[in-house]
Amino acid sequence: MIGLPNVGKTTVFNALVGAGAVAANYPFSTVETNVGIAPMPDPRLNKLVDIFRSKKMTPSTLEVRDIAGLVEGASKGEGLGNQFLSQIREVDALMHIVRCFQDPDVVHVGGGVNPLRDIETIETELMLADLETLDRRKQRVEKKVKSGDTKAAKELAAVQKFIDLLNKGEWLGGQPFSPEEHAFLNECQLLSAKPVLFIANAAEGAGEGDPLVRTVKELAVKRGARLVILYGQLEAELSTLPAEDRAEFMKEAGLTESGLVRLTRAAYDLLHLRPGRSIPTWSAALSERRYTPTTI
Ligand SMILES: Nc1nc2c(ncn2[C@@H]2O[C@H](COP(=O)(O)OP(=O)(O)OP(=O)(O)O)[C@@H](O)[C@H]2O)c(=O)[nH]1
Ligand SMILES: [Mg+2]
Repeated sequence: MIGLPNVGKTTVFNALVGAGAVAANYPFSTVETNVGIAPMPDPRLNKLVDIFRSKKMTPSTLEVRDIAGLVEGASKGEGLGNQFLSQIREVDALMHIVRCFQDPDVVHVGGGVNPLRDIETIETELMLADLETLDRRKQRVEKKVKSGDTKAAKELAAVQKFIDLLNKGEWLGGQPFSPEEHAFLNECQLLSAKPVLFIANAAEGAGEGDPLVRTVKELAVKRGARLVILYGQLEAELSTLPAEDRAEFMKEAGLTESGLVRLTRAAYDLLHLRPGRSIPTWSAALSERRYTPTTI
């Protein structure tokens, strides 16, 4: 989970994995990365358990990492800096949490709610980090080219193409690269080539028509990326309720399913894994959430 400080990453993380990590109204409340396991609710499992009278049910899981907020200059060590960029390198996909809720009591490090500016700030840092990685790679490949390595010439062209795109401010994920370029891209392990899921942390009741959410939606569509709209505060409250009160609470809030279910499902799709298609029951899977405070 990446995003600016104070946008609700830990709030959503806690609800997802059943953690009690510090989510607080000040920037950089998360310093050490929180790691947790979120269950993937799947109604087919419940049926199988019934049929086979299984004593234990183990749903698929998703490891989620909630990292410190990134700020402008992170790639040069600003804020909590570079160490977090290297942690992002290890993950399979990015969940980019974007603040779309207005709340004068919750400080916004950018001075006001502006989803597109916020996304650009975060992505710029990731792209700057990638440019450094690519510059180092380019130097190595150039040496290989000089020594007469013919494959290296193609790689050099690809690396130069990635550099040019990044210099134009273009995100690499979702670009129409050739299979060969894709292979080179994979070798580079770039941050801006990772699959992205945008999460709009929105005001209760806001949908795709909400002006703030709509700007994120338009960007996601342009990129061919997915967007999940959820209400962080509400999900946090919902996830701490006893199972018997949850349905009532959701009905009152006008929700048919938890945003967290849509989130895990979208994350699974993003990773080309295969969760159940029909609406799963989040409540049934809540007991599978696990969280161990970890420092990485
Ligand atoms: N009104 C409102 N407040 C929210 C929502 N989600 C989170 N908050 C509040 O925003 C503040 C920051 O939330 P965190 O979850 O700590 O944010 P974070 O992105 O993890 O922040 P850092 O760890 O500092 O990067 C807390 O006071 C939350 O209660 C929301 O959907 N609506
Ligand atoms: Mg946090």
